[in-house]
Amino acid sequence: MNTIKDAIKSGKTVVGTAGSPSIDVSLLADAGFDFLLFDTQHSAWEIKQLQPPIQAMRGKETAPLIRVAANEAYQICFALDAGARGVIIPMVNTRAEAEAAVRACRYYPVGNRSNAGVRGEWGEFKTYRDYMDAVNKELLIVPMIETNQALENLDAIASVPGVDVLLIGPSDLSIELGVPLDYACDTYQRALDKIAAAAAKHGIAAGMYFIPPGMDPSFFVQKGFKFFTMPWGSWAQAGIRNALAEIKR
Ligand code: 3PY
Ligand code: MG
Repeated sequence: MNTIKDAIKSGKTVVGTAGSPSIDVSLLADAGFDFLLFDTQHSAWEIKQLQPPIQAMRGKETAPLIRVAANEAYQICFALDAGARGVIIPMVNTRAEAEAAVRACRYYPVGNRSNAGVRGEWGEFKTYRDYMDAVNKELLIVPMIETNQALENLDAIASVPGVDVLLIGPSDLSIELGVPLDYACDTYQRALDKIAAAAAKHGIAAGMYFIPPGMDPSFFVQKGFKFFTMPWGSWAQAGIRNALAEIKR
C-alpha cells in the first residue's frame, strides 16, 4: 500500500530527489525516482501549500515525502494532511524525541495524530478505523541524525517501533563533529559507519540526505546506506546535452 515503505522494508536501495515550487512536480514524479521530497525546512516549499502538488502525484510510482521544519506534532499533522507517504523529521536527538515523532504520525490508540477528514490517497477502506489502522502501519517515518546527541543515542532512537530509516543530515552532522563540510575525514567517516551499523543492528535502513559533492554514491551503498536524495538538475542537463548531440551528429 505504501511502495516506498515496502521497498525499504524489503532491503531495496531507494533514491529520490527534491522538488521545488518552480518546477512542475509531474516532471520529477514521472522520471523514475522512488520518492519526491518536499523540503519545508530548507527550501521555499510552504507546508500549507503542499496538498495540490501532492494530489498532482496521484497514481504515480514516485512517493511524496515531506521534510517538516521541526519535530513538532502540528508540523507533522500538516504533512500528513497534505497526503505525504512519509515524513522526514530533522534533529531527532533522543529516544523520547523519536517516540514523540512516531506518536504524531499515528492515530489513537498508538499515537495522538489529529484528524479532520483530510487523509491523502490511501485507497478504499470498509471503515474509518480500518483506514486509521492501515496508515498507522504504512507511513514511512524518518528521523534525521545530525547531532552529537543523536550519535550518542543511536540505539535508543533506532529501536523505537515505527522508525524506518536513520537519515543523516550530512552538513549539520559535520558541523557538530567539528569538521564542517569535511565529508572525507576519518572523524566523519567513523560517524557514518556507526550510524550504518546501528541501522543494520535494528533492521532498519540508513540514509544520506544528499551525497556530498564530489563523492560517489556507490561509496555509500558499499557502506550499507539504502536511502538517498540526488540532485536532478545535472542529470537533466546531461540528458538534454546527449539528446541534442545525437540530433546534431
Ligand atoms: C543537513 O545536511 O544537515 C541536512 O539537513 C540536509 O539539508
Ligand atoms: Mg540538517
